[in-house]
Amino acid sequence: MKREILARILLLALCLVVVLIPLALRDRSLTLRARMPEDDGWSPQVIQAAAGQPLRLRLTSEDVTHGFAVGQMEMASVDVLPGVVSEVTLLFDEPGIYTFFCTRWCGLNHWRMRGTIEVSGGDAPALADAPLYVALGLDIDAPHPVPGVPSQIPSAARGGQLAEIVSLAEFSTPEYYRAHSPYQVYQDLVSTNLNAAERWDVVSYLWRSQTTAEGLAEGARLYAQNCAACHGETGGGDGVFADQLAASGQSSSQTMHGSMSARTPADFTDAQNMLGASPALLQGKLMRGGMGTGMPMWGVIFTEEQSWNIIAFLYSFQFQYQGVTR
Ligand code: HEC
Ligand SMILES: [Cu+2]
Repeated sequence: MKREILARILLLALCLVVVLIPLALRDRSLTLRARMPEDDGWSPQVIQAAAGQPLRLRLTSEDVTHGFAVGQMEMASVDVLPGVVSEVTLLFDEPGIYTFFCTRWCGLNHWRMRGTIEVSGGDAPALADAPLYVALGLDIDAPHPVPGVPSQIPSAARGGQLAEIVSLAEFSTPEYYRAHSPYQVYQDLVSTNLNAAERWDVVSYLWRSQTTAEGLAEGARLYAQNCAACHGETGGGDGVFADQLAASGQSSSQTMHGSMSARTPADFTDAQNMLGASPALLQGKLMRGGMGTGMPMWGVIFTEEQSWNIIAFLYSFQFQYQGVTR
């Protein structure tokens, strides 16, 4: 008799285990559907997860091919194909708010295709430092044209030769670089008694010295992936979406405080604009976005280091870096 009861209990326990284990496992996997941003983008748009616990996602698209990646995290992007389910497992070490985003150019509003993963856990998330432009009190929305531009493209290699004969110590710190526009540095260099063309070459050299070949390569890669569609492959502000962006601005410019021209992607080959912008200003714009212009906000996607690499790359549309390695 006793044995029979024991057997029944065991059987019941076994059944429970057989039923509950798959249920428990299934609970942790979540289906994330992708659609064009016009048709609501991701669903769900907010995902809950816990630090230290794997989050299994089943990704699928209901229209075109999209891509999936999480900002500020080392991960390869995952293709999200129509009618196919791709699985990805994420593990968050730290609690906090993460942004996931589409990595395939699926249309003009592609960059709006973002969602949030709220990762709970023991400690409160560390607050990210405010971007440098805030500490410097910069108005990043003010126009910043320079009164004069170099007569030839400044060369870092020529600047490097001059660096051997003049003292540049005070101009060579990362703090000084980030807080000054190339034009301000060009003016500060008057103290070296170099002529105008030479001073521009030195500026080019100083800018190149604040990055590395690897930093520029990462900047170029992130630019091609995320910026070229609007700002153009070669920085001219003429990417494939530039016209559409202007057209969409026409209908909404009456209601937005931004003017039509503010909807045109910035032209990084325009010396008058670029040489008047400090790295902190450009990084601020990148991290915060245009707020009402077509310029997206990237602070949730790039790490600080990535943002400085992109900014260093943007200046390469102004300066001649050939012949400089490191
Ligand atoms: C959807 C189109 C679009 C994409 C994608 C885009 N931008 Fe922009 N960007 C704009 C527009 C429009 C402006 C001009 C309006 C403004 O400054 O807010 C702008 C302005 C900027 C400025 C300000 C320049 C200045 O002199 O003030 C910077 C810097 C910039 N973009 C960097 C980037 C970088 C880096 C990326 C890629 C990570 C990027 N943008 C992606 C549309 C875009
Ligand atoms: Cu997409």
